[in-house]
Amino acid sequence: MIVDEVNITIEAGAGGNGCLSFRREKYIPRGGPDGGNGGCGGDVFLEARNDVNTLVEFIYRPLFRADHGQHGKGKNMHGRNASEITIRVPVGTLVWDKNNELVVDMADEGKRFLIAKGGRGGRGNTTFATSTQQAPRLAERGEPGEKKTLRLELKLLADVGLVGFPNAGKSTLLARVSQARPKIADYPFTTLEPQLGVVRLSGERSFVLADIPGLIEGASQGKGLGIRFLRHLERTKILLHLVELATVDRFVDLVKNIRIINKELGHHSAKLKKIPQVIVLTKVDTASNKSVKEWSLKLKKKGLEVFVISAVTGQGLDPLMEECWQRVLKIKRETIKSKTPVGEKLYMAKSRFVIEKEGDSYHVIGPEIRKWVAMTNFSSRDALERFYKILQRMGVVAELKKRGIQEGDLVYCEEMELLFESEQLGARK
Ligand SMILES: Nc1nc2c(ncn2[C@@H]2O[C@H](COP(=O)(O)OP(=O)(O)OP(=O)(O)O)[C@@H](O)[C@H]2O)c(=O)[nH]1
Ligand SMILES: [Mg+2]
Repeated sequence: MIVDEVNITIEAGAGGNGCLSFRREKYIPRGGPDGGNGGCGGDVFLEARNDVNTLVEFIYRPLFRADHGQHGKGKNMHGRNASEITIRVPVGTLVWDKNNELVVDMADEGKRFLIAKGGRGGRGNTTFATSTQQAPRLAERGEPGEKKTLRLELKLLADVGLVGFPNAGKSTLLARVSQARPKIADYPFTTLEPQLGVVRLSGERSFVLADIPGLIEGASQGKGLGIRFLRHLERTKILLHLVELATVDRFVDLVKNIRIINKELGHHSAKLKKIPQVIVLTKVDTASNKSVKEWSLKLKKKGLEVFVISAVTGQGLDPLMEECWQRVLKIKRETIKSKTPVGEKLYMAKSRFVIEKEGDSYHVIGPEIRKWVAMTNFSSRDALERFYKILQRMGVVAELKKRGIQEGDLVYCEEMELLFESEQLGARK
């Protein structure tokens, strides 16, 4: 069962306490303060992942706690920083705080967001020593980590949604045009939860299609499976509204059926009602009635876009999928243009790096990469090895390989020019 709403609690780690201590050794009178600082508490990150499909695991594990930083010790020993933890959520998860305000929209694969910051370590008494206060009996305690109670809501991210009565042929269409294998049967309510499939067209063009359980009149009052799955269509760019030809004898019934579904969509939200629709008349292979053409013309005259298909023989599927692609592309371009920078800033999350390809060379950029480049001495072999391991841990190497990097290709990490060799990096001679 898909779980699309959960509450969770997140606690970042507290910083370790600073230490209050004095050097005490034989023959060294008044050794002075030597209390080290506490380590930082662990941060908590959210990460959007395509390989996580539901929020079900949070029902069993609603609390996430990062470790505290270690306390500082005498002899100027600093406490260790606690490691961060990462909570993986499905792509399309909206995060709400307890005031019901949107904190972040985890809408892109790989997006990382610092949801709770760990506390800073307290300073030990060594740092408080001054010329006038040479023996400070003062040390800070660690800063508490952030604590948050959040509501996670999953709204699947599909480009195109399928709606219609049960048995209209929604799942059959999804199965025919994508690799998804939803359950198909000739009884109503075969589909019990939303299913996604990727439709691939020629030339690496693709979009995501979502199939949800069928709707019936009164679904908004809870009839059938209700309308709770409609939230997963809220972010689609277009809806394919499927109507089975065999179930209607007269044109007025066809129009009535379309109206019933639209009414239920409207009950769910005005937003859903506004999503552009394409009417798809299905199962034309079994439709005995000869008025299909006439009906489509009549619907078109009403200003509706109409396609006639058979998911069994494949009739009409190619033009329909092309139409979907064209419309999705157009709407995506428009939304990119109209995005306000303010919203962007609000939802801005840490993405750890960006890779750009230029000819045969690759450019890896991002603040984290910049930091590691600055902290690495590239003339030392050991340091180069460590740098490569860091890139591996961050997922840079895997991503480079996915992009098709070959031995001997150049990799620019920010400004640093390196050679990609088998499982290592080499300085360029
Ligand atoms: N002949 C013919 N049968 C079809 C076609 N499309 C679907 N069917 C049949 O119609 C029945 C219902 O199809 P489904 O795809 O399960 O319908 P659905 O809309 O997903 O139904 P729910 O999941 O219950 O909402 C199945 O028996 C399919 O084999 C078609 O184009 N031609
Ligand atoms: Mg179905």
